[in-house]
Amino acid sequence: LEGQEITSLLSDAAGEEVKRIENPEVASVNQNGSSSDVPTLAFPSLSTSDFQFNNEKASDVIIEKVEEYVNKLGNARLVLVDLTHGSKILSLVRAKAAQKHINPKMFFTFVGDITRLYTGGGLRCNVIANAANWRLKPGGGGVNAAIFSAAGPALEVATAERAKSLYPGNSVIVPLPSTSPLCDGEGVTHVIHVLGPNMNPRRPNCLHGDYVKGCEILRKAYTSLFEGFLSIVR
Ligand code: AR6
Repeated sequence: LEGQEITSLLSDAAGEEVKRIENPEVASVNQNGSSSDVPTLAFPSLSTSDFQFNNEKASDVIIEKVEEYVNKLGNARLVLVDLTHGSKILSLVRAKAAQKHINPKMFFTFVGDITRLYTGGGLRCNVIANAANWRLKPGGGGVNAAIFSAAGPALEVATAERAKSLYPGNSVIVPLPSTSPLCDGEGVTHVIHVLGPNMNPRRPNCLHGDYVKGCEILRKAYTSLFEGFLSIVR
């Protein structure tokens, strides 16, 4: 049996156990019994899907920025999330984080839907990041569509109160109204919208393969995201 098949067989019998097998980090971090109190930022890999940013280069930027910020976080954690076990960016980042000996309690990768991390995966995250579009509007696919749809109309209203648009490399922190299902069910208190660099010619502000600029904007985007998270947990 392949791993995936074993997982799906087990999933019928013991859902909880499966979550641990899929995401061993959760088992270890939950063992201390206090994980629910640990401020945690879950973030998707900015720009690497719809915006077509190179995975190898993006993983270098993620590791560079995570290394810089894990030491500033106190007891807070950073978690890079993607939907599938086949995620290229998750494997690249996981391997590089291990190479650099980044503390796995402070930073780890997690397979799951960012809108269902607690109910679907047992991972409590009080803050989630969104790979947004410049208009800060719902839809468009990817993680943006998923977050706006799961959070309900309250997120769109709260976002519009904070900002109308974003430049690439920037972010905006939006406190989630308690009426949002993401707040109630998942325990999310803030969404941080971040706009990464775009390499997709069919989207606005395309950098047409200029990775010098692209990496600079991606660094700026993660800096802005992690600073935003710090300002929430401080
Ligand atoms: N949970 C966790 N990760 C996800 C989810 C999810 N529900 N959905 C996607 N990902 P993308 P970008 C991962 O395309 O490249 C939108 O249309 C995905 O596998 O969402 O920055 C916006 O409106 C990938 O690893 O963002 C923008 O216009 C990562 O999230 C544009 O796409 C980012 O993929 C932004 O493109």
